[in-house]
Amino acid sequence: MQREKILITGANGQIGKVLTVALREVFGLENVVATDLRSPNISQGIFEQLDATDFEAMSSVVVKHGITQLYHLAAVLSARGEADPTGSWHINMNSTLNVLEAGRIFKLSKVFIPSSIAVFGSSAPKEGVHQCFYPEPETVYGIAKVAGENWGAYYFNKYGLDVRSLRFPGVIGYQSAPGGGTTDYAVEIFHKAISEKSYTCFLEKHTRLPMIYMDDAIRATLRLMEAPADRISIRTAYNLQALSFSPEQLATEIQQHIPDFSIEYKPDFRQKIAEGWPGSIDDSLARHDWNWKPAYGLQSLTKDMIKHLSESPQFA
Ligand code: AKB
Repeated sequence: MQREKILITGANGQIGKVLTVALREVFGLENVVATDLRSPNISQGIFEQLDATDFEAMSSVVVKHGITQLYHLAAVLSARGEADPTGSWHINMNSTLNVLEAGRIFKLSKVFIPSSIAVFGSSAPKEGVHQCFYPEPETVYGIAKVAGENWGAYYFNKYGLDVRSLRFPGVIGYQSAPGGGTTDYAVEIFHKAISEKSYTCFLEKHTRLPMIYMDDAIRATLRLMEAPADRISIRTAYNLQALSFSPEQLATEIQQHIPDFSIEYKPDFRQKIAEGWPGSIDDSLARHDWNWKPAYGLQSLTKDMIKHLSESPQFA
């Protein structure tokens, strides 16, 4: 059996940081190369500084380490992307095409390029959006994700490159900080609840969005990537649903643990982005094809977040 050598882009990011650790547990410390624009403060394993928009640089890291699988986590997210639409298109699209080209040229065995619920816009139903609903995104991030999904399917159909993808909801975890997303409030709220017992939310209280706990997001990624190729019926990106809630529902759940926690709402430009997204999506194909099933709901996620963050030296 071929020994897999993994490369991760965006390894310092919210998901990248946790996925790097998980992949090192699966494949071994010496077989996972973390890359990002800047080196992390602490790195246990192999790290290479890499701008994923630079194809020559990416190729030389792939060749140097004999990479066989690539996980492309580097991206400019929805809210940050709106500040510089053409700049973020350039970063998100060029890096995605570089990953696909590296996959084709260096005959990588598998490539993971995550997508997002941001592929859907206000033309989609508010609840249970079907896998095949025509995506009409309203952010530059969403437009790039739809394009990336289609490029992935193109490389699979034309070149046989094993490209796999998930439409991630907002990801909530204690291990890392999000940056530049519209769903970031759902992580920030925990930090503020513990440090200040109050939070000013940039979304309106009834804005229901799909979310997922980090452990589930990592498990879904590993499970998708481990699945036999003949189980993968979707080569654009699988809808992935775990739980859905509004800021008000999350705040109420936090108050079960921190009774004097208070929240106020000052919606900003991110409210419009959130309003364009569905409250839930239908992931029955992921459940059918590779047995996806989330483990965390609102109560268990809240309990786990508060437990881990309260124990963190940051709040000591
Ligand atoms: C964002 O808010 O932009 C991301 C996403 C849903 O893809 N978390």
